Amino acid sequence: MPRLPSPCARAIVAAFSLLLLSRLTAAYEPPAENLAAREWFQDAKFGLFIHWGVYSVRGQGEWVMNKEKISIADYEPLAAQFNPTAFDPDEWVRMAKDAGMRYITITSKHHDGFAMWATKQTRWNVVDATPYRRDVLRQLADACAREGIKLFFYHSHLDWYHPDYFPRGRTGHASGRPETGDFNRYLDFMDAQLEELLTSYGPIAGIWFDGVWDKPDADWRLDRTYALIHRLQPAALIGNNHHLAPNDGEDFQMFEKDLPGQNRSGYSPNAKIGALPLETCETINGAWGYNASDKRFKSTRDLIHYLVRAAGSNANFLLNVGPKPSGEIQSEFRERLFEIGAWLREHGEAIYGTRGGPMPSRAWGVSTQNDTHVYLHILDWPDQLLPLPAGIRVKNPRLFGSNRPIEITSVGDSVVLHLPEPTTDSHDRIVVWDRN
Ligand code: FHN
Repeated sequence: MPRLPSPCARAIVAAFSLLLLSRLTAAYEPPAENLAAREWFQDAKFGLFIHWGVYSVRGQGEWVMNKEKISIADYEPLAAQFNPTAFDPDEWVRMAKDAGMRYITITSKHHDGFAMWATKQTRWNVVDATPYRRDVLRQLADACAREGIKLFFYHSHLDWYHPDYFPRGRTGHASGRPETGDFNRYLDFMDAQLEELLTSYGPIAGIWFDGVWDKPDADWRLDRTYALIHRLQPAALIGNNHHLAPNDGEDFQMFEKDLPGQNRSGYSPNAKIGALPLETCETINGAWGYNASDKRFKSTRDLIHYLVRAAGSNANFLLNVGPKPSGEIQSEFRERLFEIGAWLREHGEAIYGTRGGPMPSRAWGVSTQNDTHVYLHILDWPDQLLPLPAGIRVKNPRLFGSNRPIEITSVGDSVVLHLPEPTTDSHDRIVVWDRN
């Protein structure tokens, strides 16, 4: 007869199981290196978003496969035309640096499932399926490491190509896949791809997920995927563009085409601002992936204003370019990035390393602050007298740059600033004052 374990052994097994269970279900507690990475992220303020893949061959944006109802059989030949011989990763990274950007977030895989690196999980990738045959992410990761720019990967949960992305969600119904598939097998595939990205490309600053909104009720096994990423690279920051309040395991919260708290885009009806670092992303024209006919370019002034308003809302700004299939970045994008960089070289003190300031954002401007100074960014105010909201205290105010003192009058609990005449060439009149 088998001997029953002693009460003592049973107690040890029970205690061990409880410990294991509590480990498995415990809320995520970011380690010190992750918290430090969050601080770095918040200080960095400005990043370059890159949407690039075989869709750029069509020049109609990254949704072309779904919008034009292209089947996989008809979409695959695009890869044969993707040969970006003009791709110069060092030049891209220098362009981002000159624009004052501190990090790059590039699409490792967008919704069309195409991998921009030498993945072993599918031949639907830039090395196996294109005449280019070179690993784009490897080249960019190496260039970023050389230039001291951090690299994030945008990774789509949604997949219009993989057979196991089933049941289908809201999109991808014209791809011609059989109506079968094992969703957990798809998630295993995705985890295996993420493992490659987090083990073969050096330190990765974070993973920027997108697409769970395609199947909002599915079990995406986010806990498991997030735990994998945090185990492989504890400092890598996880963000998810699910347009909702953050989930456990996420390290920053993102907003698309909206400042935190806004819902002009219609993407953010439920995106309550949480306690995590914030980021907002926006396009220069109306497209993420290369769109040859979209000429609705935002002005440099508009983009600087968005950067400043984001900083005033305590958020980073991730500004997008969609490179051409050749690897070139169109001149309209380059010009604007160059001009933003020139502006940041002069005014960066009032942006980098700051957090949202004491004055709540107004239509006419916002405030930022660091440990020593408050910066009032006056973006759209035609007059010379500017009344501040009640309760805002100013100490030794002066015009940023010239240090010219700014006269003030107190009216009750409010302060009125006496500004110099606005000049037509200034994007942002900044008044700085001391915090202490
Ligand atoms: O569908 C994507 C879109 O193509 C693009 O990647 C943007 C970037 O924020 N996010 C999704 C839409 O929410």
